[in-house]
Amino acid sequence: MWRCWSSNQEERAAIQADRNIEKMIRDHRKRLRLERRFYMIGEENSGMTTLFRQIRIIHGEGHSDQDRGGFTKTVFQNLFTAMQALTNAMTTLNIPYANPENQLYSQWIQDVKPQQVSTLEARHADAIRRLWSDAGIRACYSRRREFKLLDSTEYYMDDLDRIAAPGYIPTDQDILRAKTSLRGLEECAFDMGQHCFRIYRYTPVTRRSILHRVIVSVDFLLFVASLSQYDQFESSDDFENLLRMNLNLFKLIINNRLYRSMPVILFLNKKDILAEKIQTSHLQTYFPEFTGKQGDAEAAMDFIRGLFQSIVIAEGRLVCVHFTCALDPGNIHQAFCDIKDNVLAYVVPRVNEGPQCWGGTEQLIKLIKPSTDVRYRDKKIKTRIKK
Ligand SMILES: Nc1nc2c(ncn2[C@@H]2O[C@H](COP(=O)(O)OP(=O)(O)O)[C@@H](O)[C@H]2O)c(=O)[nH]1
Ligand SMILES: [Mg+2]
Repeated sequence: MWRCWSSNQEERAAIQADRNIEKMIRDHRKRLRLERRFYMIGEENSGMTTLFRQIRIIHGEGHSDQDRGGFTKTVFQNLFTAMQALTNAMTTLNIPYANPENQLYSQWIQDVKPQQVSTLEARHADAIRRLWSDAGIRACYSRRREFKLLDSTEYYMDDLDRIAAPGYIPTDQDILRAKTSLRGLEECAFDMGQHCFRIYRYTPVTRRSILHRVIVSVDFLLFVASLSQYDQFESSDDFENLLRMNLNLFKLIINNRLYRSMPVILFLNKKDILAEKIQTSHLQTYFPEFTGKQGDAEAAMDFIRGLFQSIVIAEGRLVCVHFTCALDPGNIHQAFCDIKDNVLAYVVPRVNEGPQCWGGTEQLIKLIKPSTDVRYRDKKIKTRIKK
C-alpha cells in the first residue's frame, strides 16, 4: 500500500518536472523570437566601448560606486597618457614651450609609466596644470590630427581641479570619456518595447586579427565608424588614412559570406568632433572628390555616408545609417528606437530556428581562416597627401 502511494507520488513529481521543462522551453523559444542579436564591429577608437557604457547608463543598472571607483585609476592614467603624447609631440613637431621652465615639468610627466599610475600626486597634477596652460602646448594641441592623442584630452584637462581633488569619484561623463584597452568578448542586453536587443562585440588582441574571430548567429551587423578620422593617419610615417581603413574593414565584413544577406546598421559616430574640426580642417584636402563647402558639417557627413553606402553593392541590401554621438544618451536612445521602429520589420522572425540558438556565447565565436587577414592587409589603400 505504502509502496503504491509512494510510486504515484514519484510519477506525479516526474510529470510536474516534465511540464516545468516544457514550459521553460516554450518560454525560451518565445524569448528567442523576440530577441534581436547584433554583432558590433569597427576599427579601434570608433567609440564601441563608449556605446556599451552608454547603453548601460540608459538601459541598465548604471555604474555602482564600486564601478566608479574602478574608473578613477583609468582617468588618472588617461591624463598622463594625454600629456605624454602632447609633450612628445612638442619635440617631434619642434614646438618650443612658451615658458621654458615647463620643460622640467614635461620631464616629470615623461618619467611616469601611465599603466602603473593609481593615484594622482599633487606635484603631478600641478605639472599637468602648468603644461596645459602653456601656449606652446596649446599650439601643439591645435595640431593634434598629426599625432595620436586621446579624444577626451581637453575634457579631462579642463576638469583637472575636480579630478585632482581628494576623494574624486568619476561621473558618468568621466566614465564615458575614459579610454581603456579591454580585449575579448563583451555582451549586453536591454529591452526595447517587446523586444530584447542583445549586442555582442569581440575585441581581438591585435588589430591584425580583427577578422580572425567573428560573431555568428546574429540578426544584424552593427558597424561603428568614426566620422572624425577623415584627416588622421595611422602614424606619421604611414600614409594610411584612418577613414579609408574604416571603409576597407566595412567592405570586408559586409562581403564576408557569413553576413552577405544580413541587414547592416551603420553608426557614423563622433559627429560632435566632426562638427568642431570641420571648421578648420577641410575634408577636400583628404578626399578630393568632396565638393561641399569648407566648414559645412552636414555636407561632410552626407559625403562620408555616401562613401560607406557605395560599398554596399548587394541588391536590395538593407543599410540603415545613424549619425551618432556616443556621449549623448538622448541621441543613442533615439538611434535604437529608430532601429526598433524601422528595421526590425525587415527581419524574418527566427521562429523554430533550431539548436544553434541554444548555444552559450562560446558557440557564437567562429574561427575564420587566417587568409582573411592577409586579404585585409593587402587591401589597404595607400593615400598620399600633400602636407
Ligand atoms: N567627443 C566624442 N568622443 C567620443 C565619442 N565616442 C567615443 N568617444 C571617445 O573616443 C575615445 C575612444 O572610444 P572607445 O569607445 O574607447 O573606442 P573603441 O576603441 O571603439 O572601443 C574615448 O575617449 C571616448 O570617450 C563621441 O561620439 N564623441
Ligand atoms: Mg574599446
